[in-house]
Amino acid sequence: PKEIFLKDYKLPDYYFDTVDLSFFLGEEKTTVSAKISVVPRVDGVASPLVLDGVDLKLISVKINGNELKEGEFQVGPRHLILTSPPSGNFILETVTEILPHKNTSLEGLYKSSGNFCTQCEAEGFRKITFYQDRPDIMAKDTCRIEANKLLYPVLLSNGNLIEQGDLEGGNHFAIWEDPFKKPCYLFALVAGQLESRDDTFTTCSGRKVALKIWTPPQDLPKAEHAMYSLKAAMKWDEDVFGREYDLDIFNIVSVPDFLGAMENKSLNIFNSALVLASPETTTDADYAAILGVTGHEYFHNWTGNRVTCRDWFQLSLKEGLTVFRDQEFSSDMGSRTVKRIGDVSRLRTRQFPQDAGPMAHSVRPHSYIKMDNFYTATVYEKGAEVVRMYKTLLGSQGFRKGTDLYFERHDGQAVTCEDFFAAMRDANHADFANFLLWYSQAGTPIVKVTSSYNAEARTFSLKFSQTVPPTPGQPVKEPMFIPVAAGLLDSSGKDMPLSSIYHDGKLESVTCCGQPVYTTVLRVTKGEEEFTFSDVPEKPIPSLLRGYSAPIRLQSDLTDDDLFFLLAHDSDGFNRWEAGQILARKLMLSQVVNFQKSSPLVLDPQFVHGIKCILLDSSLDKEFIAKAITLPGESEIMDLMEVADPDAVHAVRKFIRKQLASQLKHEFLNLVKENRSSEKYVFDHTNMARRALKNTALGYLASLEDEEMTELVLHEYKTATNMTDQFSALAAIAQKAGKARDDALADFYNQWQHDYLVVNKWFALQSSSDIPGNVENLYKLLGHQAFDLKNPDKVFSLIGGFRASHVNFHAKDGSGYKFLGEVVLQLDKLNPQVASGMVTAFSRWKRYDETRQNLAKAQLEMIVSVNGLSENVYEIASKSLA
Ligand code: DPP
Ligand code: ZN
Repeated sequence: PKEIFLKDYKLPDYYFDTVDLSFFLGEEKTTVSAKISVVPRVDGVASPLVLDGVDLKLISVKINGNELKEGEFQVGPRHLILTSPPSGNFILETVTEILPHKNTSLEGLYKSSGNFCTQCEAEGFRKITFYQDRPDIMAKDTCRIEANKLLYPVLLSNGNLIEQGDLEGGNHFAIWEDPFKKPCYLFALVAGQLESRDDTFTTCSGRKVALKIWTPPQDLPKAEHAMYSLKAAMKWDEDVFGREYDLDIFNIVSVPDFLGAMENKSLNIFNSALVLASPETTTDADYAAILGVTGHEYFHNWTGNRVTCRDWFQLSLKEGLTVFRDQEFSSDMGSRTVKRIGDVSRLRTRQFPQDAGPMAHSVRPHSYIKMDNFYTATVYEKGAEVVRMYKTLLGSQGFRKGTDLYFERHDGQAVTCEDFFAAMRDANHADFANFLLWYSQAGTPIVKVTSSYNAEARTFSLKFSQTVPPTPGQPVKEPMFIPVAAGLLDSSGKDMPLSSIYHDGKLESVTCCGQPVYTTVLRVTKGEEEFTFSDVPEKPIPSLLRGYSAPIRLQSDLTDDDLFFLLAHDSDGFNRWEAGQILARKLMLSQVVNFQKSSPLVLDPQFVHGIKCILLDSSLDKEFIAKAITLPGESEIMDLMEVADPDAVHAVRKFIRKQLASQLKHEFLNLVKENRSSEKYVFDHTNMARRALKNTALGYLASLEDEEMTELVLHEYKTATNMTDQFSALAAIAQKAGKARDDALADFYNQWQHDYLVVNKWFALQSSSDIPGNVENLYKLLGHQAFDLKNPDKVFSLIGGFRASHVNFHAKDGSGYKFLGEVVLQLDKLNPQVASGMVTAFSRWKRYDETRQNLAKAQLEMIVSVNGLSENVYEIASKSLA
């Protein structure tokens, strides 16, 4: 396998101006004709033209209408090379054959439940026809599709429909034209038996856009929420970013076999789980995911499509920015604090481990073997944090000036992360110091802060020191530019007005137009640095990194008393939650030590009291309460340990939950009673928050594992009127092995076996279960009639879900590792992309004790030794072993 490096980027020798594609979709094979107008970058230079192509059968190749003869081209397994093209512009015509029905990679053109669909990002277009498959080749295209009319009544591609008609022999055709030039990864084609839910959106300039969400006929009633989400996203992008939609039609297609969702120009394709919703079958979390992803893909129209990436190393240019945009959209549609808490938790559980492991890479990676492996939490979520930091530094208006300039400068171009940085800087005449390091240095910075108050001088000082841990290929790091949003609380819990700060030999006012401010952003840029607040009348409690203003690990000298104070009073909701999490992390780590020494576990009464105060505070948002009473996850705690010990962490978390449940039983019972659902399901923040609180309380009560509580949970299960409540109750029952669990799981399957999306949840609930020895169940479920290794959603539910149970995946007898190793090899033959997603579970094997290390390493060695392994799995497995 060949590694590709960012530093080797070269401009293409040829550009493509227009492309006319023609598809003849058949049951046995599909014929693809491509007519491309080719323009040399430098006039008169006729170097060989290298086209990418994988799994294609070349039928013919012509230049300017003349069929090429032997010697004028070479075809290999990955390329078609035109050895001596004419100098100057020319027309290239190829005809190829492909076999979509045999394509299980879900990349290129393939069949899903009888329909044709495509996925081209990152490098799937080369499985459709010979092309320069790289994003800096942007062309205008047309697409003609011909197919049997009965089997494939709907024929879709990008842009506008310009012609359609019937043909002899039961066939029909459609011709689509996309007026915007685009890279080939945004090409899409869909053909099949679909119906559309139709609506319209009138843009800010008064243009009427036809909106169509396509699903198989029986699913159409479930497209209402996706349509609501799309319209909300279109309006929001106009209001917040000033971005108007640019075509007269926007399509979304729901497909059962699809990896995530894809922003193809005007023809988005989504995994069905991200489109279809109904109260009976879909949880609040799913509803929220549909809203966020619909927004995400729509927002790509400007951040990704109109302005795209020069090369795949720049992926975060579009993904980090678009994730940031979808996070902001969801915040504005719901609760900002709760959304932020969810996003930061996700960063901590998904990105932090990556940043500390063998696959650690910067937001803009320096190299890759297989680009698919770099659609990561680092590129997406950490990339979004980088975009958020610009906004934190510039404020909303400055940030908007920056994006306006970015679109103005680069519309229709394929650009780099520096171009985005430059637009932000130039629009604001800003000094961003060494901010660009966020794109090139991997690893989560560790920032230590100590504070001191000088009563005589009335000053309060914060001393920062930062280090960035070494990561593969980057042993030594430079200090980063870290924006730390900070405020000071007085002894009554109120924010103190901030006046000026002494820093770097200068006293700077932090007031804004003469008005006092309560939060200021400290620009930490050095290895060690001090900031001194002046005019501080009493010793304050500092609230640091408000809103989580930078993706770092902050270690402060705040005492437990300080943290309980912040938990009770901080005006920054995020930091209020964070204070509770820091306390919980400390508590859990201290009890892990007890567990390992076989000492009894104890729960600090002050912690119980802190949780109780939050529970009873009726002024708080209910979803905030639900988040604030949820303990940090097991992986977060293991991350903080020298040697990760899944058994100890699991036992401790379970112990604290049960203790809290028993000491606050009365309060939890009240919460359940007061927050039950009435008949009708409403998707809005108030109702989602109510359900979240009730179900969190129910989960606690179920952990008591007594008969009375089992009865209660069963009652909630049976009386549930929506999937959020039903599934939460099922999950609560399923915490404990036994008859009640078995009966409820069987009942649930009976009720929902006709709905594969619900069945996937049922798989995930069982596979992620911590009940002892669950791996045996996993083998059984692999053989379940509803399971299919070819469908990625089922794989993510069953195999991906299993990785979430640390006690079972890391079982000390190696049974979990063995299970995953076997499945990865089977999967690799069907879909390398999905297989490599699963093999990452092994990547942090060095974090565990020696017995576990040896067992996991043996699986990795077994995997890399296999003949014919995909590049995808090879890259992850070999880097994990290095
Ligand atoms: N570009 C896609 C996304 O929206 C990846 N499938 O993230
Ligand atoms: Zn995206």
